Amino acid sequence: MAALQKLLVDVHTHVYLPRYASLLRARLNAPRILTRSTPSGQTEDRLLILDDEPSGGRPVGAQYWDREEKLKFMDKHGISVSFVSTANPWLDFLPFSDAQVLAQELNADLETYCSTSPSLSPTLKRLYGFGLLPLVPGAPASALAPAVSQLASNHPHIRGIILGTRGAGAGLDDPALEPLWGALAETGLVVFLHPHYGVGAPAWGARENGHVLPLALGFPFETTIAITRLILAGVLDRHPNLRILLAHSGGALPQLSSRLASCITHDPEVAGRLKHDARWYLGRLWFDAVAYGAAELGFVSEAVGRAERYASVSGKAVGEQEARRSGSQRMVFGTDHPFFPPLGESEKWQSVVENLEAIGEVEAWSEEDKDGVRGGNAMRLFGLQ
Ligand code: 5CU
Repeated sequence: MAALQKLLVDVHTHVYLPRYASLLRARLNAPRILTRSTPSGQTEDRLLILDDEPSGGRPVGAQYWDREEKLKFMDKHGISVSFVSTANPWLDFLPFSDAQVLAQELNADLETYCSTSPSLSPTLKRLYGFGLLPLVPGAPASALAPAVSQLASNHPHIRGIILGTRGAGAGLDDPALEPLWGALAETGLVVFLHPHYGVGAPAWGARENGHVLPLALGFPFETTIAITRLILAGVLDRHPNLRILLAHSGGALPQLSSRLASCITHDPEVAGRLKHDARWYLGRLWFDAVAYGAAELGFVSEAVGRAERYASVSGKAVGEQEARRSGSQRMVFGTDHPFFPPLGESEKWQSVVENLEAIGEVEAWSEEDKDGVRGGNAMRLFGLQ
């Protein structure tokens, strides 16, 4: 048990499985993989997935689809176990009938990818996964709960699902998704909520800033809006067993949760709709530690650790240190591999080193808390202990 507490576990790491990469290669519009000639007469693959991606896209290669590359990356960074998810934009661009077939095929592929990965012990593999649901615009609500049950019952190495923010076209607060949340809560699959669309190009102005604004701000704001709408719709009240993991440390939700609570209190339409103060829901969620800074991790853990104070009955006040320590138990290490590769030659990826250093530097966390964030919390969350 003590040894398992020390494992480094990556919960935010992506793949385009070969079947998915083939689909992207066959497409003429984004999302797509295109092959082009280089000035030196070679060919290279480029990935185009974001709406405002420069027309040439960005380099893409084996690290996106080859399992050996994932394992090499894990070995290089001392990562014992990874929970691998299909990268955005998942199946969002497909009609429901195609998405339904492909979700089943890709979940089967992912189960094989994980179940045939090396073992760390007789009961522990190096790779586990987040599966896909055919939750695309126009998806009939009646198909979703059966898809969850099918996924949960036939794929022992798939421990959750990755979910974008659009739902069946009307967002995650769509009342039609109620059976989906019920099914997810019942199976215990962890819902990894991940952005893709940002908040729209007009927010970024005319100056060319590459991918910086959509990725640094658009992605986390998209997650912030999606989870806030879900909370406001009462989904967490009706499904207390739902387990949601937020990408990029929950975006701006921890920072804005008191403002959100105040806005609710002052709005006659909304006040009284929720069972608890908005801040309480932070303590029901999980947060990846993909924030690149110790101050941010400490802050998120403190906001999470104070959540209980806002329970509708008998809320208990806690101090900063105590809050940061208890809140850390809801935080889990991630890398975002294969995104954010180093620009030049480097032994380890800067993005990974920064996230690990950040965990090590949160002053309020004990060594035990840090080990929890590095791996122990994820092992618990996914039922591997
Ligand atoms: O760099 C990017 O575009 C991305 C992306 O698309 N998805 C992700 O998870 N991280 C970075």
